[in-house]
Amino acid sequence: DYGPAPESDKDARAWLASHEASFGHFIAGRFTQPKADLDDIDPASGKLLAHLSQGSAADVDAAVQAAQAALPGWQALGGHGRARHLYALARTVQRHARLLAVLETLDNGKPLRESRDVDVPLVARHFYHYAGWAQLQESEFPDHVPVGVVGQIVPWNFPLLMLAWKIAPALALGNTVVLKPAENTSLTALLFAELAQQAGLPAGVLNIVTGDGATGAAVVAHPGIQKIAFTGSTEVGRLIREQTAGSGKSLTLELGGKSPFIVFEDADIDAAIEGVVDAIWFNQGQVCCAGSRLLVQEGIHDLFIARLKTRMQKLKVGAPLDKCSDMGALISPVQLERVRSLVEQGVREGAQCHQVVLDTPPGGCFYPPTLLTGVHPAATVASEEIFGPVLVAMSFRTPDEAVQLANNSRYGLAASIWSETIGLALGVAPQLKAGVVWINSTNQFDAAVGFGGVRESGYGREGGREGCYEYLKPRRQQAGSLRQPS
Ligand code: TXE
Repeated sequence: DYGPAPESDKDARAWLASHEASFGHFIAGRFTQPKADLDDIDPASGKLLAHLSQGSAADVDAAVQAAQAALPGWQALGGHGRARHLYALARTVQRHARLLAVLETLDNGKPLRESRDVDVPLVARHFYHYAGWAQLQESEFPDHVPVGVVGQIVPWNFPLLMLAWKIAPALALGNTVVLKPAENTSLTALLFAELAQQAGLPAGVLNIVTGDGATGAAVVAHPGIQKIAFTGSTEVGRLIREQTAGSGKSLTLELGGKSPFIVFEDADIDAAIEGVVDAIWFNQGQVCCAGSRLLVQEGIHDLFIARLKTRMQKLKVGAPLDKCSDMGALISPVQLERVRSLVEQGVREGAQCHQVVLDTPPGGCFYPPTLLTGVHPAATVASEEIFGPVLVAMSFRTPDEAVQLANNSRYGLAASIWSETIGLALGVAPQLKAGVVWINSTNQFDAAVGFGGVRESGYGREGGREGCYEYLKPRRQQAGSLRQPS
């Protein structure tokens, strides 16, 4: 009761009002006429935030034409010229950090503590990082040229951060962009585009077309786009892979996950418990690399679960703008229902369900932190991505069994190992089929490190030097030749 007051949403509401809470697309440096086809809802209250336009094939075409027109000028700037723009974008994000964080929280339902302290700082960091690569482009990648116009489709769990992951490397290396945000979280992308324009980004270099999956499909299909970068569900990723096969477009896919969180008997238990909190309850568990499968070595299993249950009870689920909230709302009633029904299925398949009792505002998509114990490795909840605040726990006896359980998944995005014996952790790490493995830590993201998956978690890397290659092609490569997935 004595915590800090909720963050004010006055400025974010004023920005929405300045657009009469109705948005067109952002094409060639201007907003198009709004059409109010889609409702953008605040998931923590169920109230309408804004109306959005559903992008048609003609809208996508207009955006592609703007991106094509901007391409020669953007490339003529050279790496150093583009770096100046990326630094300006980074500073713009920092200058408007509070407004961006509050708008993200209103639109997505994530706690302000996260949008303010994680999402927005990482966005700025990403632009600073890729400003550096723009300056190094000519010396580091002399045999490569930009891909051209890229189509980027992002999900709703980290709307602004995923935008930054996509556009920072693309723009730095001399490409122009048509980006489609998720239909339920388009507002920060639109605000960002407006701020970028004010910061001097040339018109047409970044175009935002809003809309649902049909708009995304129009981006994928457009012949003027040379590359598609997608983050979202494995199902849609598979569809896009089929649709782009043979089209000459290159493709990166960052898809789902069911990442293992492995705790050995000699782990620092306090640290591992805090790790679990971060792994599965950060962003309400709506994280592609969430540590959603807890594997605990037999000797400490019962103790660890007991400690975790106590810690869970301390999590505060509530209004996302309340600075004391650890968890906010799930993205939508659809996602809430999906999580609820998967947990019910888990219980039907024999798991014990432990939940925190909620005391949350009415009308919001709140779901309690949830722990399922006694889960059979073959149960649905042990293999399906739940994408919510639901942890499934299993036990193992030996390191070999831990590896076997961890790899018993169609996904391979991330993994986390907890042990005070570094030799054990380093021995297990390379045996895990995952794009990233953390030791005694979890959810560590840095703009300088490539992030991405294997198996059904996708292919391609975002971040660092590896991320540069996704937006370059060999100088000698024929335009239109197909890059095979790795
Ligand atoms: O994802 P979609 P949804 C997983 C998670 C979640 C499930 C469903 O398990 O429960 O997916 O979420 C656009 N062509 N992840 O339905 O549909 C869509 O408009 C082109 C994991 O929201 O994949 C949005 O912009 N684009 C994930 C984006 O794809 C299409 C993050 C993602 O939406 C399209 C999100 C189409 N045919 C969900 N259909 C992660 N890896 O972090 C939809 N889209």
